[in-house]
Amino acid sequence: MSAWVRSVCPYDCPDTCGLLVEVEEGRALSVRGDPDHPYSQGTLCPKMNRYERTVHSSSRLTRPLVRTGSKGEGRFRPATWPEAIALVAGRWKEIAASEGPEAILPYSYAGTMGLVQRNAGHAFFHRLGASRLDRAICDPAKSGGWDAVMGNTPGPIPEEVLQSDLVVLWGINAVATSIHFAERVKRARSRGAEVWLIDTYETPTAALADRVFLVKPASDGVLALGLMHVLARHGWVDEPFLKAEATGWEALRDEVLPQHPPEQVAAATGLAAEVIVQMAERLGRSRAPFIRVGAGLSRYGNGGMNVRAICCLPAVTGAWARPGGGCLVDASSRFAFPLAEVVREDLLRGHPRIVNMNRLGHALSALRDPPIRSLCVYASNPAATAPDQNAVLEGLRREELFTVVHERFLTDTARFADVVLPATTSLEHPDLYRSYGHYAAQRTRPVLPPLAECKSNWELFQLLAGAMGFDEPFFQLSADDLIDRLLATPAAMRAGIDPAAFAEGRAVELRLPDPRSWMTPSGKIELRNPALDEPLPRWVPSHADAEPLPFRLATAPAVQALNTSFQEREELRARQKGMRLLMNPDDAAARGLRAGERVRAFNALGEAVFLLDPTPRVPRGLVVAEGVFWLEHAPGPRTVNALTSQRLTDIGAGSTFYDNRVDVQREG
Ligand SMILES: Nc1nc2c(c(=O)[nH]1)N[C@H]1C(S)=C(S)[C@@H](COP(=O)(O)OP(=O)(O)OC[C@H]3O[C@@H](n4cnc5c(=O)[nH]c(N)nc54)[C@H](O)[C@@H]3O)O[C@H]1N2
Ligand SMILES: Nc1nc2c(c(=O)[nH]1)N[C@H]1C(S)=C(S)[C@@H](COP(=O)(O)OP(=O)(O)OC[C@H]3O[C@@H](n4cnc5c(=O)[nH]c(N)nc54)[C@H](O)[C@@H]3O)O[C@H]1N2
Ligand SMILES: [Mo]
Repeated sequence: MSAWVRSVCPYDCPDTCGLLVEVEEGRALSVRGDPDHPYSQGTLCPKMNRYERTVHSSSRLTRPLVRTGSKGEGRFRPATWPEAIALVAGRWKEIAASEGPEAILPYSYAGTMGLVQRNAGHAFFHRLGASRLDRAICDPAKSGGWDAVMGNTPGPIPEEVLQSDLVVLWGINAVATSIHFAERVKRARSRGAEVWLIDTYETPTAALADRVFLVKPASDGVLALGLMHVLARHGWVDEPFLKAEATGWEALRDEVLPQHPPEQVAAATGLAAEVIVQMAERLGRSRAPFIRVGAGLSRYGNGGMNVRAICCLPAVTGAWARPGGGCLVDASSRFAFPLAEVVREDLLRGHPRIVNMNRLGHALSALRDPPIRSLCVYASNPAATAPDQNAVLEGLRREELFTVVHERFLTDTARFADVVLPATTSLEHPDLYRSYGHYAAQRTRPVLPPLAECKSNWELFQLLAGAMGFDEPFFQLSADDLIDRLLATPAAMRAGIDPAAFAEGRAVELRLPDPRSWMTPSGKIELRNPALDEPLPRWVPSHADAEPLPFRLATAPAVQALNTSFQEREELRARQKGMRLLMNPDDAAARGLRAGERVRAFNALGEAVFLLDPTPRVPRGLVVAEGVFWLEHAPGPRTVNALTSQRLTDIGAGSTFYDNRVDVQREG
C-alpha cells in the first residue's frame, strides 16, 4: 500500500511548489502538486512532475569515492565514510597548520534552497577560519537595484497582479522560470489587463503578451529613465504621491531625466521614439500598472542600475497607491527567519578574506598569501555554471589543489574531485523552506530513507566538525533541532508562523509587514539615495558595449532544466534538442550557415560548439544559448560558460552572464 506524503520542491526557482509524494517501501513512486499549497495550487513543472526519476536515477552517487585517475578524468575507487572523512580532515589540518585556514575555500550555491541544508557549511567554515565565499552568482545586482530605491521593503504579494490593468513582464521568461506567476498573468489578462513583455528576443513568454518590446541588451535602465522623462514632460506624474511617499523626485527630474529624451532612448534601446512615448502614456494613464522584474537585465555590468531605474517608475506614476500597482523584484521573507542562527558568523575565526564566487577561476589560479590549496564544493556545479569556464577548469586541474565535492551526481565538478561524497536528495532529509516568489513557508521531514550511503549537507558538516575537533554545542544539534529553534524565534512569531501547521508539513502563509510602509532610512521611497556613491540612478554602459565582435550572446535558462540540475534526466534533455545556438535567419544566411550544423561561437575567453538553430524570434546581431549543459552532453569540449566573463556588476558585485560578445563560424 502506498501513502501520499507532503514535501516541497527544493530547487532554485521562485515558485517553491508544494509536493505530494507517493511512497511505498522506501521508494517514491510518483510526485504531484499539492492542491492545498496556497501558491502552486496543485500544478508542477515537467521537471518536478517526474521528480522520482531524479531521486531514483541510476546515476545517483551511492558511496564515497577517492580519485585514482588524473584530475578531471573521473576515475575513482570506492571508500568508506570514516576513511573519506579522515582523509579530508587530515588534509585540512595539514593545510591549516602550514599555510593557514584561508588556503581552504568553500564553494556552494543553491542546489537545494532549504534554509538548513543550503547553509549547513557556513558555521563549520567560519569556525575553521577558511576563506569566505561571496555568493554573488545570482541576484545581488537585482536585489541591490531594488534596495537602492526601496530599502528592506518586502515586494508585494504576487496575487496583486490579479488586480492590475497593465502587467509588464520585464526581462523575465515567466513561462520557463516562474510558471505559477505566468498562470496569474493569464488570469489577469482574461480579466482585461493588458500584458507587455520587454525582452531582447521573443521567448515563449511572448505568447502571454499583448505587446512585445524587443530592446537592445542592457538598455533597460535608459528605457526606464526615458519613460520617466516623457511622464514628467506630459504631466503624467503622480505629484501628490511623490510628495507624500518619495524623496528625490526633483533631483531625478532635473539632473538625470533631461539627458533621456525619446530620441536618445530610441537610439539606445532600438525602440522607435513614438513607441516610447506611447508606452509612457499607457503607464501614466493606467490605474495600477504591475511590473514584474526578472534577473536577465541585471546580469550586465550596468545591471544594478537597470533594476534601480525600473524600481523608480511605480513611484513616479503613483502606481503603488492602488492595489495591483507596483513592482515585484523578489518576494523577500528575510524578515521571518533569522538566518544568523544557521550561519553563525559569531563563530568566525579572525578576519578571513572574501572571495567572490563569480571570480572562482581567478581565485584558483591567481590568489596568493595563501594560494587556495583546497576547494570544498557542495550544492553547486561551478565547472559548468561559473563564468569563464576555461579559467575554472584550469584551476580545478591543478595537481596540488585538494578538491572535495559533495553531490548527488557525478557532475563536471565532481569529476575533478579528489574526494567525492554522496548527497541525499530533498526527499531524504529534513528542511525548512521559504520562497523568493511568494510568501508561503513549509517544513519538510524525510519522506524516504537516505539512498545507500548518501548523507545530507547537515550530516556531512557534523561529521567534519567532529573530525576537526570542533566542540561547540552547535555542531551537535540535529537539523530538526535547528529548525525547531528557527521556528521559535520572535521574528518567526511575528511572521505568524503556526508551529502546528508546520509540524504537519502544511504550507503556511507568512504575515507580511505592510508592503506599503517603506522600509528605508527616510521612511520614503528613495528616488535619490544619499547613502550611495551614486545618489541618483544614472545610465552607464554595459561591459560588452565597446567590444568589437559582431554578436551579442545571451545565455538564458532552459525550460527543461534548472541551471545544470536535471541534466541527469534523459527525457528532459531529449526535449531540449541539444546544445543549440539561436540566430536570426538573415544573420545565418549572411554567413552561409544552415540549420542543424555545428558552429563555433568564440571570443577572447574561449569557444564552444553549438548546433545552429536559425529563428526569427531572435533579432539580428544577437545569438542566444539556452541552458547550461554538462560537458558530457556538449557537441564540443566546452559549454556556454567558456564564453562568459568574470567581470562584475555595478551594484552588488554580481554575475554578468548576459554581457558578452562573440563571433560565430562553421566548425572546422
Ligand atoms: N526552467 C528553468 N527555470 C529556472 C532556471 C532555469 O535554469 N530553468 N533558473 C532559476 C534561477 S537560478 C534563476 S536566477 C531564475 C532566473 O529567471 P529570470 O528572472 O526569468 O531570469 P533570466 O531567465 O536569467 O532572464 C529572463 C529574461 O531576461 C531576458 N533578458 C536578458 N537580457 C536582457 C536585457 O538586457 N533586457 C531585457 N529586457 N531582457 C533581457 C532574457 O532573454 C530572458 O528571457 O530562474 C530560475 N528558474
Ligand atoms: N551561462 C549561464 N550560466 C549560469 C546561469 C545562466 O543563466 N547562464 N545562471 C546562473 C545562476 S542564476 C545560478 S543561480 C547559478 C547556479 O549554479 P549552481 O549552483 O552550480 O546550480 P546547479 O547547476 O543547479 O547545480 C546544483 C548542484 O547541486 C546538487 N545538489 C542538489 N541538492 C543537493 C544537496 O542537498 N546537497 C548537495 N551537496 N548537493 C546538492 C545538484 O545535484 C547540482 O549538481 O548558475 C549560473 N550560471
Ligand atoms: Mo539564479
